[in-house]
Parts: sequence; C-alpha cells; structure tokens
Amino acid sequence: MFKKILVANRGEIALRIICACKELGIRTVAVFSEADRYALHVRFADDAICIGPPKSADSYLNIPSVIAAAEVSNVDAIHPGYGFLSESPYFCEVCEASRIRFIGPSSEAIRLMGDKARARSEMKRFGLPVLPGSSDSVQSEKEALSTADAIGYPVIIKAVAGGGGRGMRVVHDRTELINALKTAQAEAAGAFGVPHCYIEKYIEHARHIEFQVLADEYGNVIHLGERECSIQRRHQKLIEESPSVIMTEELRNRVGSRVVRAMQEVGYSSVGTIEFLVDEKHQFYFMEMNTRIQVEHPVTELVTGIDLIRDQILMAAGDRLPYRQDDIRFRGHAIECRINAEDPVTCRPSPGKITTWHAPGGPGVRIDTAAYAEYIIPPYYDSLIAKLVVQGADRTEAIHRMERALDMFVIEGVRTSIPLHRQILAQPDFRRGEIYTRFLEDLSNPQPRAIQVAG
Ligand code: MV4
Repeated sequence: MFKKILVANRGEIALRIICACKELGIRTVAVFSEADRYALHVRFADDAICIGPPKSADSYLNIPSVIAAAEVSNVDAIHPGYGFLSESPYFCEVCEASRIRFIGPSSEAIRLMGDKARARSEMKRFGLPVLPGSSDSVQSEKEALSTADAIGYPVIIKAVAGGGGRGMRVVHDRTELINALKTAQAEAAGAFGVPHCYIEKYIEHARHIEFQVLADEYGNVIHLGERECSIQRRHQKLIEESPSVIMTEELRNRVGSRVVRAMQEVGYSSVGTIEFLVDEKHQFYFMEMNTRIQVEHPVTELVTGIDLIRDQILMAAGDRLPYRQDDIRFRGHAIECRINAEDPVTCRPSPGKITTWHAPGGPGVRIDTAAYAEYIIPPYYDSLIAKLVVQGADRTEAIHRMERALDMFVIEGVRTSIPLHRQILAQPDFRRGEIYTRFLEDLSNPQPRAIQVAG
C-alpha cells in the first residue's frame, strides 16, 4: 500500500482525495499555486508545496513542477483528480518513468480514449453500439460528403481531440457541410493543436447517460450503474442523478454487461466512465470514455455505498477488486446540483470573497466543497464551489430533499447558480423526468427553434 500520495489538484476534489487518504492511513502532500495559499487542501494535507504562479499553465499544469514536488517529498503515487493533468498520457508516462505510480489507467488507455474517433471504432469492435458515422477522422471533403450522404442529415462534426462537446458543429444539409467542416477543423487546430474531425449522425432529443466502471489490474471489471447528466449548459453539466428515469433493471444489466465486456477487451484498469447518447427509443450509442474520476462520482457513491476514490487508490496499489457484480446493490435515488460562483443571468464567473456561508445538513445530504466563510474565490480556475448531493428513497423524495437543501444553502458575497437550480427543479418536465439535451435552451427560449451547438 502507498505510504504517501501527492494530490495534483485543488478545490473540492483535492479535499475529497485527502479524505480518502486519511481514512486509508496514507499521508498526503498538497501542491498549490500562489493564488491558493489559503485553500483548504493546503490546510488539510500533511505537507504542502507551492508549485508556481496563479495561472494553471504555470502551476497545476506544469509537469516539471509537479514531478519535482513529488520527488522532494518522496511520494509513492500521484492522484491527478479531474481536469488539469488527469487525462494527459504524457504526464502519466512521466510519472511512471520517475517511478511514481499514476493513480489512474495506463497511458495507453488514456491515449486511446483521448482520440475520440479511435475510441469510437475500438468500442464498436468490442461490441458497444455507436451511431452511424465515419470510421475514423475524415480525410477529404469528398469523403466527408459521401459519409454524410450515406448516414443522412442532420449530422454532427466532432473533433477527435475534443470531448465534452467542445468544437462541435451540427449540419442540416449538404450545402453547409464543407464550410462547417473547415470551421470545425480550424477551431480544433486552434483549441487542441490537432485539426482532425469525424462525422456522426446527429440525434435531437438525446439523453446523456453514462456508466461508471471500476476495474483492477487483473482483468476484473464491474459496473456501478448509470448517471443521467442531460441537464447541461454549454456542455457544462449542472445536475446529475442516478438512477436515470428511463432505466430498468433489465436495461441496466444489458448495457452494463456490454460495458464490462468492452472494458475487459481493452484491458482497462482503474475507475472510468463510458458516456452514451440515448435516443427516444432508449437505444444506447457509445459517445466517449473518460479515464478519470469525474465531478459527479458522489451520485454513484450514494446509490451504491461504494467509496470510488478509495477503491481507485486501492486498484492503483495493486489490490484486487473487492466485489463481484452480484455484490452491487442500488439503493434509492441520488441527485447532485453543481453550485457555481457565477452570475445566474449572464452565467459569467463571479469570483470574490464569500461573506456568509451556511451549508445545509440533515438526513441524506452530502456537500463536497473546499469553500468557507471569508474564503476568497480566485478568478483563475473553474467556478465550481460546492457539489450539493442528496439521496432519497425515490426520485420524488430526492427532489424534495434537494429543494429544502437549496433553501438552506446560504452563500453571500458572490453570485451563485442556486437560483437556476431552484428554477430547473420546479419545471414540470424535470419533475416528470422529461430531460434531454435541449432542456436548458428551451427553458430560456420556449419556442421551437434550430439547434445550435456552440464551440
Ligand atoms: C451529440 C448530440 C447529438 N448527436 N452527438 C457531445 C458532448 C456533450 N457535451 C454534448 N454532445 C452531444 N453530442 C450526436 N451524434 C448532442 C450533444 C449535446 C448534448 C448531449 C447531452 C446533453 C446535452 C447536450 C447539449 C448539446 C448537445
């Protein structure tokens, strides 16, 4: 077992990793930027090392600084959290070359899943359904046209290096295709340094449902059910829940067992998430895989009772998976609201000092946060300040519990997304579980209109 872990992250996820380490009896080393001296991950880790100036590129993304901190503090492993270096195959390789265990999958798995077109074709080969589309990135305008003609419009153009919806373009007819492809490729080249794009059939009214997996290094893989993440704004998830309202035990077993088999075929280890688009007929189509722990992992922890971060650390240390699929039980319903420090109208970040902070408690409420009264939210990082997660016996109880917890969450000094969450939860469509990709667009603009998928 590891004796000491460096936490290469900040905010609530750094604290969450420190919680798991404390319970496992593992010492922790925090790294922090000059903007994070008063952050709680610095306070609660056993040691803390400043790794550079406020900008992420100079600190949390600076591989030589992070590795130097790991070497001087003599850690056995690095936990990358989410974002930052968590999905960098290169960082994973540097860790292993420095004889520091990267807590996550192999660099090969990260690299494969980071190429969204390759991931799509490999997962298809291993038995997961994918939407009709190009078999890899499109190599010419002629190929783009023939692919789109064959699958039929509308189609969507996605960057192979994208993910999370960045740099996507929906194309409604043949005349728009070439211009859209050129724009998408130029955007992808600018944003990711790689212009390659692929084409897929576009589904309107899709749901986003993802499966959590957990795998050890000996070929044992289980799934921990699904999370529905259809409530998104500009490709940022706002609300996640488990189970999905469309899920039945039969459907979960069917999709889950296919996911498990595909993960065994690729030799995956660690935690991972397989994202699906789901159409109105409840057909599942593989979209992409995330090879990190995700923001919304607590939703799965509440319904399964499993500590995903602890198990991720144990799998990286070479432990065997302590459960079989049959041991996993799903209890009740969990919902997470991401509380962001942002203007509820413009959705722009709202950094600054939190003057009043009261976090709700009571039965069935969990809050993952690194904020506190008098804390100053720096402007350099993402605006997530708390994850409010509730569990109830069923979806109705969970919604009522979330509403009262939102009522009792008092944050003053900065603007937050709490009012937006209250508005979404009050929607009749949300309460009926009729949630799909356009939910928020339709909430602010109720007339039917053409879909715009912004880059
Ligand atoms: C799609 C799609 C429709 N058809 N792909 C991909 C990343 C995710 N953030 C948005 N993505 C989409 N991919 C095909 N072939 C629609 C979306 C989409 C979406 C998906 C789930 C939840 C909200 C969404 C909002 C806009 C677009």
